[in-house]
Amino acid sequence: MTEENAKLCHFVSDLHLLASRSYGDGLLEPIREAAAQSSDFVLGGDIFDFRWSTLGSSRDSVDTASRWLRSLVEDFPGCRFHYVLGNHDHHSAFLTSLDVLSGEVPNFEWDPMCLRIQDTVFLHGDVADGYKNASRLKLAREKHLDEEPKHPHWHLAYDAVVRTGIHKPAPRLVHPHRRVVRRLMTWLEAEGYGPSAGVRSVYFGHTHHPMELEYRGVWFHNGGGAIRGQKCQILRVHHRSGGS
Ligand SMILES: [Mn+2]
Repeated sequence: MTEENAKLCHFVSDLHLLASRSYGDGLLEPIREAAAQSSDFVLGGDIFDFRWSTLGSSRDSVDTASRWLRSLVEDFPGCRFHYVLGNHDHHSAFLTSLDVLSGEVPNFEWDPMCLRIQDTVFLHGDVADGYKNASRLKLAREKHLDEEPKHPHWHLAYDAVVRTGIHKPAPRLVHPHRRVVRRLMTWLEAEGYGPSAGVRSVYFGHTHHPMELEYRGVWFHNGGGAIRGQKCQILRVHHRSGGS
């Protein structure tokens, strides 16, 4: 790793691994290539999808997810991995396994809500669904804490929708960029991560809609999601006030 590479930071979210409609596995190689060059890698939530897992039980799903994560993190000890949870990977057994991993592996840490590195904040983005602060979001997520994956016939129904493509316009209709960014800003300010606290960039996911937009002096970045028919990018993180 060169001096310059040592400063690189990457972000990816919404791989939705374990869900039948995900192509997130195909991004593992590019993720590994980026991690090999980075000092920090942020996994921004919904990396695994326990609600739509095809493995049948949440226990098998969490075991598989934990093994995937551990092998990635252990293969790149020179890169610090930060896991920020999303709405589809906020499962009680997974929270326990994240605690175990962070206790055993020095280059791994996690947070249920968000993370700040220099002038940059990372969060999943489900706050844009209208939760004004962290405690309301926590309540909403806790409804699904111990949920088992959806029954297979729901998967078939969902896959049929994905095949027809009629799901595609939905993210844009549900999440017009400006409104998303305004809602994220409300939440960030309520939690002490606004521009007055020196935050200049925000990386988030959840909407599955790649975008880059400036709002009140803060740059918002979204890399999309790895669901068939949608785009997913690994983003190189730019800290705006100095650094890389
Ligand atoms: Mn999400």
